Amino acid sequence: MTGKKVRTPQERSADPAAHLLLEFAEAAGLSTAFSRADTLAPCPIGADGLCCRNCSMGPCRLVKEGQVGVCGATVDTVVARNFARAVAAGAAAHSDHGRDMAFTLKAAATGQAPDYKIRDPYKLLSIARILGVPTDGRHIEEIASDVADAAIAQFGQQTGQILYAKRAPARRQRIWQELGYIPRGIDREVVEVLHRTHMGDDQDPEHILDAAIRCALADGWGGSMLATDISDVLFGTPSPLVAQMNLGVLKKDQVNIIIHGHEPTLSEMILAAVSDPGLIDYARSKGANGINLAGICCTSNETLMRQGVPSAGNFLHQELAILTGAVEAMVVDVQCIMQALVPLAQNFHTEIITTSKKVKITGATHIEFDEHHALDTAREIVRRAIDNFPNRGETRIPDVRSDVVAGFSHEYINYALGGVLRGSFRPLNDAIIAGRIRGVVADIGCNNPRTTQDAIHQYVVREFLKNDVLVVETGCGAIASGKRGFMLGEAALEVAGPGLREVCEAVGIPPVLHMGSCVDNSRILTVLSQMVTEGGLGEDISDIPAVGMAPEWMSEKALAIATYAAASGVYVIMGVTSPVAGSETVTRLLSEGWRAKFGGRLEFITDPGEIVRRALAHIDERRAALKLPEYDASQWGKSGDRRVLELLQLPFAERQAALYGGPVAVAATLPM
Ligand code: SF4
Ligand code: MSK
Repeated sequence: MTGKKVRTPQERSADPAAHLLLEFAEAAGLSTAFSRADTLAPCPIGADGLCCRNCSMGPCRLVKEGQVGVCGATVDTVVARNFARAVAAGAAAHSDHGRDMAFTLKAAATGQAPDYKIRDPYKLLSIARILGVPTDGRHIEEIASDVADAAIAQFGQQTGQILYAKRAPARRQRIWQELGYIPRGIDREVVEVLHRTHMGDDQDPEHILDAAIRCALADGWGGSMLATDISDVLFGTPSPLVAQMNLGVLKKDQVNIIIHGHEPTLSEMILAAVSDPGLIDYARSKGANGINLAGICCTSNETLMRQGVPSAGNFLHQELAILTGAVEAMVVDVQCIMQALVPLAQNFHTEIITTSKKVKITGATHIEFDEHHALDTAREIVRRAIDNFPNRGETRIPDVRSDVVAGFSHEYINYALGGVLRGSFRPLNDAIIAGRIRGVVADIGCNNPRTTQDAIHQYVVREFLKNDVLVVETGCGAIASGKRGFMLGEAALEVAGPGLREVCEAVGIPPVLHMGSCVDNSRILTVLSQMVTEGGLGEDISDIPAVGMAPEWMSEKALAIATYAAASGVYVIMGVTSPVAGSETVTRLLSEGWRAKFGGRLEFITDPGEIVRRALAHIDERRAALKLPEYDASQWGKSGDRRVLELLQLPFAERQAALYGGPVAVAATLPM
């Protein structure tokens, strides 16, 4: 995309709900991220990681062969430094979210935040064990208080290793230990990356990337994992539920409130407030038929997978929601909130409400959220939205929505596969070992307006399903699949290959599992670790026939996730653009260099077909290394619901022949 061509709505998004609103925006002369991406060409020097602005002798834009910065910094150093800084920023964002969750747990445990409760005491006990908090004979609040303290301490730990690192398979821990990559406290690792990449510090690209790896691991196995665990303790560990996705979840006759951002602390309280009969009556008094809550981005994933709150869409739907004219308030906290929301909302009646101590947006209403009186703040916000309902003008809500089954925590997957008494990953491992499931792909990450919204997510997911690859998803990628109908059992019948379909039918799961928000990629690390522990798929995460990808990524958090996944042994592919394209050395270090060290690697591939080819090749290569049977789809599909339906269509004699190889004396097992 050069920035010259103005794309049609169909070129901008694969989502029919988006087309309607993009046409409206064009006609009304309103800009969106899609139109701005068309008119604002990306800086090719910055895009390739070749612009250094780490001191005022620059900025230095290194565009010629062999060129160095004023200080002498080479292309390789500058590209590695830029990459490392992005990883540190992404890790900081995730982990600061995790820290806030720990403080909320502390406040809840000590009676300072009476609106929060310990919803999953079993999960609390399991975390307590990992963090070394005694549990015997103690009240749950005492344990929660100590768990919160231990979690908070993880951020500032100066030496040693973060405690959650021991959740990785033993072989993986040894690799990190031997190479010196086990992270210390999360804050320390972030600070060290910023220090090392300051002007005149670390200049060896591999050494700079080493710091980025430790920082990312502190996020994945530290800050993010703590965020996930504590959210489960406070708001419940997800299990599958049916919900809906896309802008069609907005209601023409109700007060619509959108929650957008990442942290579940406020959104869970707003959910409680919208169920308050007094506020529902108040909404009626203003002419509305009720109050409708919907999510955007990862706040949406958090509340969708726990409470079934409908999702209005992913990252690129945030402006589109406002364009419907039907949103009374968009309540935001942290991360992925476009500054363009406020000027866009000024064309409608929508009020943008910022709530985080850390995020103010000029022109937005700021109602600072304080967990000590959380429900009161949530009620105030809901009341404002109701008061805004009479100001609503013309609306245009696309009649587009999909059912989804969401909520696959690793605990639930364990239970679904093994039952209450024998919860285990054995059936999943066995299905991979047999070849019914060829491998596993984690499709995660953002939307990016420089490519067609959702198109690459949906393309790669469809290809993997066809090839009997089980797909797990988080973040905006999960919403892209949900909107497309891939998170339903029907997708197994209609799209999945024969082996995957049989497994989905036997276990009762869709072929694409929604595992949560961006911090919940830690759940995927846990699943991979449990698969190793279960046995039969090698001794390390790098042995498993699995691939991770973020084909429409845009955020620095995605780079942090990619880095910790690669350093945990996963082959990671990112699409759209490469932030290290300017340096062959750094590109090679992330790929071959990391493969030699960790077994995992990070590659940037823009062609969706090539993403699928390389992922399948990696899965097959891992299968071969484990001496598993070669993937052969023709072996499968002779059982399951669809096979039964096919057989029912056959004349009786043919059905008998298909089932038993000819006429049999016993009564037919299928109706005549
Ligand atoms: Fe230029 Fe070096 Fe300063 Fe970067 S650190 S802006 S390369 S002088
Ligand atoms: S919200 S980081 S656009 S996944 Fe987590 Fe979506 Fe990417 Fe933000």
